[in-house]
Amino acid sequence: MRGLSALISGLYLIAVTSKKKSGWLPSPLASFTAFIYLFLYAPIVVLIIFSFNRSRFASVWRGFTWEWYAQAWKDVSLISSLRMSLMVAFLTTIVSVAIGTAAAIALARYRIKLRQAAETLIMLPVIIPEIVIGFATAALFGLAGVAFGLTTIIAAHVAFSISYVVFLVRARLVSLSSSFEEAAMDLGATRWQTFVHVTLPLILPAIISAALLVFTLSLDDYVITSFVAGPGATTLPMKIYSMIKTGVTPEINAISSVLLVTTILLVFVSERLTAGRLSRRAIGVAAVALLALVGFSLGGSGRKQLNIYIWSDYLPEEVIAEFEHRFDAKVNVEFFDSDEALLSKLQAGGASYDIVVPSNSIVTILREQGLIQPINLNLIPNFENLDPQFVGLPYDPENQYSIPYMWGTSGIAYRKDKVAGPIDSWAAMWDPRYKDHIAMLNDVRETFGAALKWMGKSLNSADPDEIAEAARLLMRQRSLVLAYDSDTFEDLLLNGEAWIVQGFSGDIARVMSEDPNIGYVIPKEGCTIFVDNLCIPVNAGHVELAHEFINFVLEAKTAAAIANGTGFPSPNLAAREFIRPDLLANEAAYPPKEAIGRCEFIKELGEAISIYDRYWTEIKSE
Ligand code: N2P
Repeated sequence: MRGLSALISGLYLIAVTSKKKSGWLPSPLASFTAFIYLFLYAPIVVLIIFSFNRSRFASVWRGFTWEWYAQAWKDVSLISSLRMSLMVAFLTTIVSVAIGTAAAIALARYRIKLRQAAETLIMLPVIIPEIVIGFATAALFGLAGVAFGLTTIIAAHVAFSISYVVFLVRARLVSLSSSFEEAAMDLGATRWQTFVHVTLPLILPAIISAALLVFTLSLDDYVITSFVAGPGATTLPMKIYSMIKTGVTPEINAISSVLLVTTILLVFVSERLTAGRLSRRAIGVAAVALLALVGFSLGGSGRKQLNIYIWSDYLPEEVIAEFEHRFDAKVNVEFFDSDEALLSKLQAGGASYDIVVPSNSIVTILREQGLIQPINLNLIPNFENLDPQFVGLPYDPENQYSIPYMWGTSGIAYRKDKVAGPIDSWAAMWDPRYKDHIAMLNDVRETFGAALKWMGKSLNSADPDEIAEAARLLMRQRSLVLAYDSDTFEDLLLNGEAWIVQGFSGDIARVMSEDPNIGYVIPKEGCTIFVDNLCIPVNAGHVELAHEFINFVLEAKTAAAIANGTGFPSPNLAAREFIRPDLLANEAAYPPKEAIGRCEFIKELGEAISIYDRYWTEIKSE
């Protein structure tokens, strides 16, 4: 995103700095130029065109529609991320323009020690890789104990934006003789009067241009933001990225087109302003538009906030909307794709979530490490809706820290039209005939679990020899694997890229209703069974609302809506009568007792996990 803004800004800089020439370019040069422009802009044009495509799939054109724009506008979480981006961009612009302008004046007009070093240092952020800035800033905030959120995003954006302001404003100052300022002072003006009445009007076009550029860069930034954002502070590019993880929809094309057109417009206005080619009326219109945007970015804030960190595709939008409506709250959702990711996020401490959804195996660790807090069951009357089979499980016998959310198995899903015969064993996932069409979960315990089960061992083995043997199997399988993926394996299966995948049962049950060619099996050697849980982290900011949310999830109708929307079975007995009959009949989601008997819970392994981790790193870096 920042690359695109920089490209557009670069083209604009070339445009404003090159002298106008009359006459056409000679024709070979003209065709070459046209080709370059085509190369640069064809992807953008395609993106915009397909945002109006009636079809959900980018490959076929099925006629014109505004529907995806309307849908994006109705998407509450998308719009609130847009608001967040605008707010960040405004505040970043104000702060960095103030600091950058002061720095530019100091560099251009004052004698300062170590000028060369100061100039170089202030420009460095432009060339330092974004990923390094992002990581370093996050590490610094972590060290200082600053909680990640709006403030840290703005601070990081200001840090990379100041250089651009200094660059533009200083260039303008250098091109202006200081004799105007000297004359004003000779005539008795103070330094401040000179700045306000002489310097500022002269450099104003550069300041406005810098402001628009910073606004655009901040609006578009993804990489740095992703390092320093916290719950409740999801910007639009981050939201788009998380949406892409679950498949590209025309809604994403639509919102990306809006972001793109806004960026181009801002750069265009900036160019016209700098060149003094904007009428008073146009400036007025631009100012009103800006105020409207400020108003829009402030709208919607002020409600109670609930920050949730959960597996992807695990909480349907309509359930969120219902909770927001009934409790007059705003729900912010962030996704993870493995228990390890959740654990390290909570251990890092920067983020403050109100609800997290760990699997059974991680609840014990979170509890022992003091990362989650006791839940007050008196505030959860709907607790009684739970199936007694799921109450008081060994990892939390009194349900003091965790409330069962959904459960499932991690077995084998496959395309009946691509694989030979019905699948019933992990052996199929090592079958060379399926090379490049096999997907495994991106998860150390799940992949090793599959290998260990195939070997006829427990997936909780702590025996170094067994683990080594499983690692050898996984290493052998490496060249057959298309992807290690815990987020979008069901899409890979749907679109035919993968023929056989290790996947979570509910995600598969969900897509089975879309495509009858998809099958799911708990292999004869057995696989993982899991219960995921609602927990409240120890540093949650909205504990009361978190309890209200848990109680809401345990309402029979809510639990059923979650089961129907995600495909996963619910541990809520009262919900059963509201669950779709076709789902209840689907053995992928609701396996027979005998198949469940072959499954094993992942347990915490203590020291032995480091052996797994070492091999896993090797396998992944192959
Ligand atoms: C939902 C993932 C289920 C989580 N997409 C497995 N513990």
